[in-house]
Amino acid sequence: MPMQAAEVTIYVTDYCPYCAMAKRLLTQKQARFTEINVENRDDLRAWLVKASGQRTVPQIFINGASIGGFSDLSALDKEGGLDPRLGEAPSADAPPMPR
Ligand SMILES: N[C@@H](CCC(=O)N[C@@H](CS)C(=O)NCC(=O)O)C(=O)O
Repeated sequence: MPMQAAEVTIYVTDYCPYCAMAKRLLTQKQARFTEINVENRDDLRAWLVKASGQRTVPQIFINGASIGGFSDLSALDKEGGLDPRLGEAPSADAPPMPR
């Protein structure tokens, strides 16, 4: 596991097994992440659809880039792409994630 430099944000809802699996994988990676609950947040759900092209939760972003849901995160890990992404520092002028 490289030193984590990346900013990881995960959008979740209250009852969401895939959210739990995504958080478990990130925790196994010893990744720090910001969790944003979009339960009853139609504004954020609409933004997520635009930003990710997906309608499900969780939605995970690394340095503002959409990764997708748990299956996408897991596939990225299996192909060896997750650790490098977690090691990438965000650009200094990156806008904050909506919350
Ligand atoms: N392939 C997706 C499946 C995610 C999924 O089905 N999430 C459920 C909640 S655990 C969901 O969003 N259901 C529809 C909804 O809540 O609007 C992933 O791995 O993240």
